[in-house]
Amino acid sequence: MSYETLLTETRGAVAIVTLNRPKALNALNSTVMTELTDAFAGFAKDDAIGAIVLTGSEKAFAAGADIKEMQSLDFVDAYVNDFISGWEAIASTRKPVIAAVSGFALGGGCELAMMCDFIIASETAKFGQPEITLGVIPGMGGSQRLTRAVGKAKAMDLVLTGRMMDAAEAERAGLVSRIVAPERLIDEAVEAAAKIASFPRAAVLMGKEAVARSFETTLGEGLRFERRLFHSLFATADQKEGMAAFVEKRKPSFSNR
Ligand code: CO8
Repeated sequence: MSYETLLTETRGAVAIVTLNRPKALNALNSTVMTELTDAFAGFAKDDAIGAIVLTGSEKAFAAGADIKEMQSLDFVDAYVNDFISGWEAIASTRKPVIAAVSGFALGGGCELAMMCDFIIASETAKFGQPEITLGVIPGMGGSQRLTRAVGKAKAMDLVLTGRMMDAAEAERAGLVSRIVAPERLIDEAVEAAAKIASFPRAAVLMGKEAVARSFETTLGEGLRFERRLFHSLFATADQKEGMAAFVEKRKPSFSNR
């Protein structure tokens, strides 16, 4: 599939989706949203794909929503057309998605990275929610997902001052799972995605669903949800195979059944 604002490729069971609007530092416009949604839907349907890596360029993962596209909207345009809602399709992708972030991840760019399941950052990554400097606030989940990731103090600091944090600060704060040298970024993310894709698909999807549920519910409900999923995995052939392989001291051969 060829797109105007994206590059896509597959490496084994991993799909790599690269934001590709270099002249605008990968600013997120409506074409990016439509194309990204389409690419993700295609990979979601493709049984050969077990995980997705979403990345940008060395200079920018994405420098935010496209300010030039937004600047002339009035309240009624923004509210009635709700130009942001389409992005939720990325957050609701069932297969694991890793954000591989180099350079700027600002505004909608930071929010897009946070819609992914975890973020691997290059040493050059810079995260921020600078919307306040434009007279608005985060609109694609930043005030909620950033706060859950880094806590109130840092989220308030970033949202209200508009300052950026570097990769080291983002890792300390819990926004980023790993930091790697810029030249290792894609390989590190693809290796992590390939490892995920090598595990039984049902267990992977349930693991993602269970962790994601912790953001939506109480501890008691979350624990019950986890327990039901855990129990249900004993109905799979891959649970039998995984545990038999451990006991027999051999590598498992999973069938995704
Ligand atoms: N939108 C549109 N164009 C952009 C954006 C953007 N967010 N960011 C950069 N560009 C463009 C610049 O206009 C410039 O284009 P041109 O060459 O035609 O003038 C080109 O990219 C290169 O940018 P700079 O020359 O500014 O590059 P620098 O290296 O000097 O600076 C920065 C890099 C610091 C990243 C700077 O470009 C910047 O501050 N960008 C804006 C960051 C920002 O404010 N982001 C938040 C946007 S608002 C938002 O994301 C709201 C999200 C909620 C709604 C989501 C719906 C999709």
